[in-house]
Amino acid sequence: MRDIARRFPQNPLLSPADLPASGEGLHIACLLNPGVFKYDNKVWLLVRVAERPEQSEVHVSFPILTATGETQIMEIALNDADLITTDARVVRYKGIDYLTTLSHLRLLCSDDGIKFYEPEGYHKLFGAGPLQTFGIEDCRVSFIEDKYYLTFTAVSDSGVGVGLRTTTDWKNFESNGMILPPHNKDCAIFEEKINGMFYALHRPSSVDIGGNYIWIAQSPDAIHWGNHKCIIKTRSNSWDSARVGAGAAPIKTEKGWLEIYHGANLENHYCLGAFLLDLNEPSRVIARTDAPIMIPTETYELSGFFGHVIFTNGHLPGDDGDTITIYYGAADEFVCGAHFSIKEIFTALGV
Ligand code: MAN
Repeated sequence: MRDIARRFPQNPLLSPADLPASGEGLHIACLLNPGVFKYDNKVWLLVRVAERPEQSEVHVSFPILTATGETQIMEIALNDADLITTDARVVRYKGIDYLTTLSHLRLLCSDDGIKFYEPEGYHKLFGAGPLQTFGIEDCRVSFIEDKYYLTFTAVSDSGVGVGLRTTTDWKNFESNGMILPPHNKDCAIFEEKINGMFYALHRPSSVDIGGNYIWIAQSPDAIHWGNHKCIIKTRSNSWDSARVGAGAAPIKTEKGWLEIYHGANLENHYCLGAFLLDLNEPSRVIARTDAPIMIPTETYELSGFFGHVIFTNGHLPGDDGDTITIYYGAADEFVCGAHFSIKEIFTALGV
């Protein structure tokens, strides 16, 4: 196992205390999993902000949105026999699963890619409508032909699916509803059409036969997706034995589309790996790393809201043709940065 990431010495770049909560009575529990893009000569993060009320010793409480957009606080006594709270991320109550936090997306920008601030005049992006009442999460931002495509996890009591919004100026957004229904997440649209079609990686989950695998699909308009193919599966007795999911949009290289993905084992330890797809026929996998290329090792990756997690859904390819800067969520609580060398990833891929 070789961790080939060069972490920023300034990590963590952002912690929950760095931003104000979105409303009274709420506090930020986690800042994580930013989508990343360049706009107006700056580096931008579309960060996931996960909030809940301050927790008391006798209740668990968490916000949900109503279908018309008001925030409602659910409060359940910790000694209620119908309550199960074994996972920091999920509450099970009377047989129904809720999230312990409600996530929205917030824009931050930076001149140097290290110090980020909330710019004035930009709105927060909240869940809207009946399919986003438990929030919106983990947004991938793809820039295709002058438009930004935002693919994010949309959560509600109906399930976890992929929502799409588009924008050209980050002030006005068009909502395209749910493009991939439950259970699906980790959707990243390629930043270039291939043979005239949009392509996307996505991660449906099959509860019976099948598993948590990475799929590829194509679309004429980025809204209607078809020709789905399963391309990357979990591997038993491996670091990615329980689930795999795409990171941000694949990076075009001379050897193929390079994708950095996350994999988790049965203990919910999340590492990063990489795979390479054919440039013309992207459903063809050319290579995949055996070992992870980044493993939770730093304190801010090992302990936090949900420890042993490195999760990325945003990166910037450098101008030198070799460096990739990833931004990632550490321990589901902090935003961090790291560099990779494409050449070193190729070596790990054996190409
Ligand atoms: C999992 C985790 C959480 C996330 C939910 C819903 O439990 O990835 O972080 O909030 O799924 O997407």
